[in-house]
Amino acid sequence: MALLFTLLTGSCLAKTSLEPDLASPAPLPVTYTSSSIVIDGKVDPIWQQAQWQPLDKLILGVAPTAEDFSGRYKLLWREDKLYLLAEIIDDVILDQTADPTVRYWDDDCLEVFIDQDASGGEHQFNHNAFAYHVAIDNQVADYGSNQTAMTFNQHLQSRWMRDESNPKVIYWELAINIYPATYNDNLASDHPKQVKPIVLAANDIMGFMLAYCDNDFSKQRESFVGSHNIRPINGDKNLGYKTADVFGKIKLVK
Ligand SMILES: [Ca+2]
Ligand SMILES: [Ca+2]
Ligand SMILES: [Ca+2]
Ligand SMILES: [Ca+2]
Repeated sequence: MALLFTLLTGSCLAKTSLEPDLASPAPLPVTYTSSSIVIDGKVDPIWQQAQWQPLDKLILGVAPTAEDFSGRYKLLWREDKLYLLAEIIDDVILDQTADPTVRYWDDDCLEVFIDQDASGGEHQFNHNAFAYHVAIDNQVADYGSNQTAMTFNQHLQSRWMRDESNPKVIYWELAINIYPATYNDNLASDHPKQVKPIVLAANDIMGFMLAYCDNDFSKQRESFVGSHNIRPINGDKNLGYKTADVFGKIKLVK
């Protein structure tokens, strides 16, 4: 419905910002929390420590109306993990391909981009950075260094729930382990206990970006909306899955 409406009316009703804001801003400060966070899709008062950040930059597809997709997010950190709360409105939740490693980007999913050392650079088939696609069933997919899609469910805990007072609003919580570029898929598979996430510390700076793939009824995703403006290359803004150069930066503060 929203796709057709947007095609008919152009972008005049679009909520999504199309204005470029491409200057490199200072890293977004992320607040430390001494309290543990339960990943259950319910908004614990702990989250009042963090400010909402916009998730409104169109990367691909049609600009959604507010009812079709709108979202915002918050971040917190503890030594063991980066925590993310997303508030999402999506009129139709779609998971048309059951296999979590097949066409996961054409199902509704939250996509978390992490570049542990903020190096930037190419990462599609290596772990210089990760592009975690978090699916509706809470499974996590990205490409491995063998150039095939695989799950990374041990990297990220996910749970979403509809708000109890307004079921149009979804709260989606993530607890993200942060791995360095030296992450090795074979070692993680054969000797998982030898592969440990980074212990986070104040003043750490990481590459970070968030996006949502919205599909309601189409074969391919209808809208891909992110947290950061991306400078297009040959008109293409869908670059985050290939290069960490387009990520923003976050700084852990205490
Ligand atoms: Ca939608
Ligand atoms: Ca799927
Ligand atoms: Ca890196
Ligand atoms: Ca959808």
